[in-house]
Amino acid sequence: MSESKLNLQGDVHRRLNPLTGEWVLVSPHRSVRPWQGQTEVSDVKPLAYDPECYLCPGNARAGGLFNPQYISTFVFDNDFAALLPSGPKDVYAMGDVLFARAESGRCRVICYSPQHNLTLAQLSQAQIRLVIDAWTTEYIALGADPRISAVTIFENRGAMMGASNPHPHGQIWANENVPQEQVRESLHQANYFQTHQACLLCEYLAVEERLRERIVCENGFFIGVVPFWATWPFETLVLPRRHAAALDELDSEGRDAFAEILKELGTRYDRLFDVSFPYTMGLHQRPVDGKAHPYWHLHAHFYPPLLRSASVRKFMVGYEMLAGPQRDITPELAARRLRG
Ligand code: H2U
Ligand code: ZN
Repeated sequence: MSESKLNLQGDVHRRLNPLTGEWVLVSPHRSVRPWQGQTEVSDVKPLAYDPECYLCPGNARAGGLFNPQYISTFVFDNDFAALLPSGPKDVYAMGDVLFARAESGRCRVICYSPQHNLTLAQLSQAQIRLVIDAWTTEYIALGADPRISAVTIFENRGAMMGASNPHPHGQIWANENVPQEQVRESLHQANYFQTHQACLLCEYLAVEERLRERIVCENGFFIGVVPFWATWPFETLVLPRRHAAALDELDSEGRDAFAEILKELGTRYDRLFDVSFPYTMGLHQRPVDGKAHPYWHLHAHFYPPLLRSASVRKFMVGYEMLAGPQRDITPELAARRLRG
């Protein structure tokens, strides 16, 4: 490590995200500023079964189909899919300024549990393991389709994040073309691999394990860390300690450990402000375009919007939309709060 006069807990500075090449502005002195803006109301407690819910077992969905009486996980084609399996294969161009191209794919919805009033973190470790198994099955099956290049598994949790329903569920979008966020991460991991003959996230992991300033929780196979370059106040990154590019490279023990860390991290989030913590979370894994991608390191991003309480969220607006992301509370302080 270089000798540095920069005080990361006091001086205004910028941090580099090596996965995306983006910079985040950190202003630690500003975390005490007063707040008189919008506060959000938290969720009302739902029941174990909701006859109106389109995801509960046996119920009718908005598209008219009925859900089976499922007892663990249940995956189906999204009735309002943003990507469709077929369509015209063409481009549209107007000079060198207007450009568009056709895109195809599939969208799936995954119910984590038949029970309407639970969250991922409230499921038992064994139940979360079943969710991970279903994610893996979907990743492999969708990836085997030669028309699919990338599989994005994610969850919008909580009304604040735009989730349409409190029933524990997530989504899976499979694209013909690798989406831009994954293209960026792919490029940066590939460049690092070429320059260093080593995996970027394996090296990052080793640094975090040595410094132990930003680790929130860990087990034998995984760590959960507030990344050095986090932009959301309590953003975290979950990484397998042994290199794996995708879910299909985890053995049974590894999947159990993944379930354990997802439960622990989710429980810590829920305890932080004593509220069922809203977030967008998702998995980034090796594209399924038939290429090897040895530099890809499987990880999960958690992007929670909350800033200082159950009711005060961070908005990515103003400078963030016009210049770049900015944060006040440092990642090290956020990690300490999540550990506490
Ligand atoms: P979100 O809560 O993250 O929006 O996910 C719910 C998804 O479920 C959403 O994409 C789909 C919506 O299109 N859905 C169905 O496929 N069938 C339904 O009956 C309602 C919702
Ligand atoms: Zn339900």
